Amino acid sequence: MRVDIISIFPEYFAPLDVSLMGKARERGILDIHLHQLRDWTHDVHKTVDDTPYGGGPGMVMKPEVWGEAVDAVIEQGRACGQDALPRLIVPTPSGRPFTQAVALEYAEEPWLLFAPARYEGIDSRVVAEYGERLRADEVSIGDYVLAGGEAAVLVMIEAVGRLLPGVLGNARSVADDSFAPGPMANLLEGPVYTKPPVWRGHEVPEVLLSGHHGKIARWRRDQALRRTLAMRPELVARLDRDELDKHDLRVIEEFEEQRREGTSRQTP
Ligand code: 6GU
Repeated sequence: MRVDIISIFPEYFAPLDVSLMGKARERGILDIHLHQLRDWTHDVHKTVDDTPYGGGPGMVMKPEVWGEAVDAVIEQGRACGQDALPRLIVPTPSGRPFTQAVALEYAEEPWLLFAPARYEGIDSRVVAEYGERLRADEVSIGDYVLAGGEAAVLVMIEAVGRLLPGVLGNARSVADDSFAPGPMANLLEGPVYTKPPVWRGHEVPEVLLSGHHGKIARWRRDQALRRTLAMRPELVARLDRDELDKHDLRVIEEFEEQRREGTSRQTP
């Protein structure tokens, strides 16, 4: 996969040399190209922003600079043999949520072009313009506001990169992800343990030492359900009722009973 990033802080992406993403790049699975947006300015100050029309606080990134940069990067990619246009991804807190489903979709693309903004964002005509020529997505990584899109790009590249064939040693670990499709879809992963069997008086649950694979799988599913009920009850509400067996329903009922008791104890 080819990935281009245009930013006024290309040095922000140094972490992509490290760990799993670094290995993926060494192996040629991820081909990342960083670009300094200011290289496409024409004034001595290398200006990338201006005051917003209509007034208000902050600055808006100028469309001409982004247009020249995106055009040039697309040209470069095509010269390197890309035969289609990239998927353009513009991180913004006002975008569609970036989810595991979106990560899986991006992992199928041969070419991604990220356009992270600083200040109050990029002049909206840039997404309008490229939206007519290629798939342009405005995406948010969560309901909070970052100082710029760069950290969001790092998050998305790591989520997508680990899904590329050959990046993770153990392909099973992708299938078991909390948000991956399949029998554990929409369930958070339960607790995990390694040696020693007792640490500071805390014991590893006995079932995990039993070697009984059926019981272990059932226990893990129960734990995943309980954890999801506790941390993300809205995910449990979204579970397909037909996918839940009798045992699941019992775990959910038990949990809700315990919570009712807990609540009644707090407010007698
Ligand atoms: Cl993609 N960008 C910024 N600046 N803030 C965010 C975000 C993106 N996603 C959540 N908050």
